[in-house]
Amino acid sequence: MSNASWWTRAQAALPGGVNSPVRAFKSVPGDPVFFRRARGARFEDEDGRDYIDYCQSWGPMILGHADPGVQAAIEEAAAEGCSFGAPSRREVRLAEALLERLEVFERVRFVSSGTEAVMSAIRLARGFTGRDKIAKFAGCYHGHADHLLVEAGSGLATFGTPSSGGVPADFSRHTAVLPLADPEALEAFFAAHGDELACLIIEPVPANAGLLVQTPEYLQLCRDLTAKHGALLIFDEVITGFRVARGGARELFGITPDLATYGKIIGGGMPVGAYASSAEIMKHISPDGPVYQAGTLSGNPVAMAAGLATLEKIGRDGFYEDLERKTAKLATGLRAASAAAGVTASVVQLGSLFWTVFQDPAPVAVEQVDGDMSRYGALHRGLLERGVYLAPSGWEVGFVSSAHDDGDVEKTLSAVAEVLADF
Ligand code: KE4
Repeated sequence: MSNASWWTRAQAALPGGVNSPVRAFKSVPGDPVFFRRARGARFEDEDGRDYIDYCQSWGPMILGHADPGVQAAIEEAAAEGCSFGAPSRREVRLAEALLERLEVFERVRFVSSGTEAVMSAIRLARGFTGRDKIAKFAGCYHGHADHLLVEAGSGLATFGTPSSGGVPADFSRHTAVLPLADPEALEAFFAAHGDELACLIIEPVPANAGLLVQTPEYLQLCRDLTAKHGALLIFDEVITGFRVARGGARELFGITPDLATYGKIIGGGMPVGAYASSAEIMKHISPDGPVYQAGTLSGNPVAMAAGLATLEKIGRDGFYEDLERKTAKLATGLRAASAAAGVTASVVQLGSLFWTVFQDPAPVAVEQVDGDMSRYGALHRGLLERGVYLAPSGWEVGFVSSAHDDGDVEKTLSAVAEVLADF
């Protein structure tokens, strides 16, 4: 069956035809593409067309699709049973592997998604501090828990209002929304509310409203203010964990949060989330402490096996250096192509993350992002027609995997030059 036929059937069975909204191509031209197999940097759609993939399942596939080592680990674990609902060796081994690489944490709890990890970490912060209020940043996305689907109220640095239907106003009145890259607003907010705050949560490299790179000084200010007021600092590393460095953003910036959340890469493409902290904080989590959290498939042995195989391979010497060399080559080429075409654009790159935005200078806060994503849409469409797949939204970032080679980058750049020539 063709893409079009699957799309027709999907819309008759799934809300919006998808299981996650961003897949629906709502902010780029055309209809979603259905994929039937993937390997390495590429995947193939139901019409038999092949694409170089820079969405990489939104981040988990840092080794590329269907990495032989990860696949073998999944097959071996699955042959022994897919889910026990009881302790098994692989969840202990993955926990030990994470804690060894993260260095500063003493306990980790697995769940089945980034949303669950963040939801649990915030409940733990509230239970540990005995405080109700939390603060997040405009433009940062932390999954779809009710109290995080919040937009700024009358203005930024105020307690929020729901950004989604179905979320009672009461659920968001404890959530403040702050502007990124605004130290004065952060200081003023903490002066007024710091002692009421259970936690401040940030994506240390915000990557859900473009790649809004913050300065190390700003992250350090988050650390200093939360420590001063007895609030916990949560780094949401669902994207950055094991992506921007072996130890994630914590290692990259040398700033240690009280809690951190992980997902994507640590599951190697299988459903895994996690939150990590000190033994002192984590002893408040059930069954040791009063903060409840649970999950039927938490620590699933097949998912743990995929995570273990992934962590083993990305821990090898030179892994990140080569990944970042290829990403830098892509980013440099994208900048050159837009300059050659006389198109105003910025290409933000950090590690193996990149973001093409048709603005200069690049935004560092969501309020600075031009909501007109039509040029991104044209780039997405043009590249799709040339066998290159970008995330189907200009608000999302691109991911390079170790499976992308120099030939893939060169093919991508020549396709980009052709598309931008028509801008
Ligand atoms: P999941 O529940 O989707 O596993 O993780 C939620 C989440 C939490 N924190 C951060 C920083 C995240 O980026 C995410 C999820 N990321 C999006 C893409 N930007 C997932 C894609 C989707 O929603 O389909």
